[in-house]
Amino acid sequence: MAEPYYLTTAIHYPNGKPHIGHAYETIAADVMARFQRQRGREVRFQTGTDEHGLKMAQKARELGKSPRELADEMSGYFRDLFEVLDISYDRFIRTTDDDHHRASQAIWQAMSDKGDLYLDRYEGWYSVRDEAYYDEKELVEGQGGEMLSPQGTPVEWTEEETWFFRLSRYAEPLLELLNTPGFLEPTSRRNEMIAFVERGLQDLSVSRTSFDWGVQVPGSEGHVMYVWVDALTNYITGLGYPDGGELWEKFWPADLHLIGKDIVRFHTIYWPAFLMSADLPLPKKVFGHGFLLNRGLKESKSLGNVTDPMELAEKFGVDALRYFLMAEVTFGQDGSYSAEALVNKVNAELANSFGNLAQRTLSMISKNMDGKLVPFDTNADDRALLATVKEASAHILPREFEALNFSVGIEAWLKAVFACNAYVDEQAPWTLKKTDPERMNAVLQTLFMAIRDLAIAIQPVIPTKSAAVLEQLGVGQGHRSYDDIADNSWFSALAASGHFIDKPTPIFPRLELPEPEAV
Ligand code: ME8
Repeated sequence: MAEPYYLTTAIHYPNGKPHIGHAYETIAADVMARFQRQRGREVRFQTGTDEHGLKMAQKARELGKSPRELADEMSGYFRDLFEVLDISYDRFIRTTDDDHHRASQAIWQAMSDKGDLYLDRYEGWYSVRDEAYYDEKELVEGQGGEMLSPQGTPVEWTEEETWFFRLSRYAEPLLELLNTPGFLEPTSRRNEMIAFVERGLQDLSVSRTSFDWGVQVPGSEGHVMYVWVDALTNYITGLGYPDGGELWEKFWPADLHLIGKDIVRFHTIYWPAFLMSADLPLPKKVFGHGFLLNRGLKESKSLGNVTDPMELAEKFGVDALRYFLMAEVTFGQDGSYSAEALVNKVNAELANSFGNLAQRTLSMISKNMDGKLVPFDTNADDRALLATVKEASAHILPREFEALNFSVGIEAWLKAVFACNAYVDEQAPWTLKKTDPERMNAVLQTLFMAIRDLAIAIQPVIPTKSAAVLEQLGVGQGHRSYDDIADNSWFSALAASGHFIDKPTPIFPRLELPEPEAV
């Protein structure tokens, strides 16, 4: 039986169109989902949109729409983007879905039955942009002397009757959880969370009465849930909570919540506390990735540097975008991007290195061997190259991807590609054609084997392009696992079957640098 693996992204606020950060997080999750499937695990992958709360209500009012209209429209853009980006999710959840309201009310009821909810009056600071309450001690002063949240967003003074959750009860088990190896990664984010708990946890206001765009609090007229209570619950709604059933039994607790660094507090303090209160098992891992910066700057409408990920994908190709984002940035840290950096990296690593390797090898097999594979003997050079390729493809890359070190895994893969290109140059099969055709066969077919391994290994990152390479090799696009890379028996069977290779067409075109923008 395949081991189950459940992973989720954050659910995105559809108060505007998706930006590059949304694309980045969802691509990373998709790479992980495809990677785990390729490892043979039964994967469930959930993403979606977070549609309640004051931010959505205010934005809708500003645009003269109802929150529901705004959510419907913008949520559609997220779905369209994820289709273009080849995101292989199993469920796209919307928090306005009926089953989600039911799940949120059920977890609320469970927390209430536990005695963890009480009515009181909230007086304090709230940031609509972050949908977060802040303690006065956490606030920082802006340039004009105004109060800002630690994220630099405006805060407003709020006073209303609300339900409170007894978060203060959970300090000890939370500290234990935060200290559990592997629960919160990268570990650099852990100290901040531990310090937050150690400063003393305040009970958390978990309902709102000043507006009504949210999930109704059961049995409490006029109260809607604080948006994060229902947002976090999405992770269990999608598995059939509270009814249970096959998905629930198989996939909860989640193996991975993949989120950005700005919302680690919600996922490693509030969410586990809600789950503890409701007597539900806790997620196994939360990973807080870094932020993507546009040439080192945060994107904002006022700076006029907002990138539309859909445009990037259309202009440069989906797999080029996926490859760039995963290879360029050390996952967990902030990273910078620009169209030039994308074009340079993709041209150097995919077009000139991997693409060129496949193109010239297959052209030579087609031309010099009439496109036919034949049985051959390897020498020490061939075996050394295949060992290098296998080490990178079947061991290093999977080990690093498992640990979410995507760029490190890709770097090992790329080094193996470089080793193949160096081997072509050293062996010079074009001169062997006249001097030693048998040796030429061995060299070209060693490369054939290497390219297959490399294409299989990199599939989670560039699924369409890898499939095209495997198609050209004629080895099919069926399920290929990392164990499959380790085994070479396929080649003799293929050669014995009179396998034929057509003249290849280039799969990785060189990208053009964008025109410099008019100033
Ligand atoms: O926070 N680079 O939604 P969101 C990388 N609805 N990642 C970024 C980013 C950037 N520049 N900007 C944002 C929310 N993100 C909540 C989540 S989950 C129960 C509720 C990441 O649309 C951000 O860190 O503001 C988050 O993980 C995701 O995009 C959605 O952000």
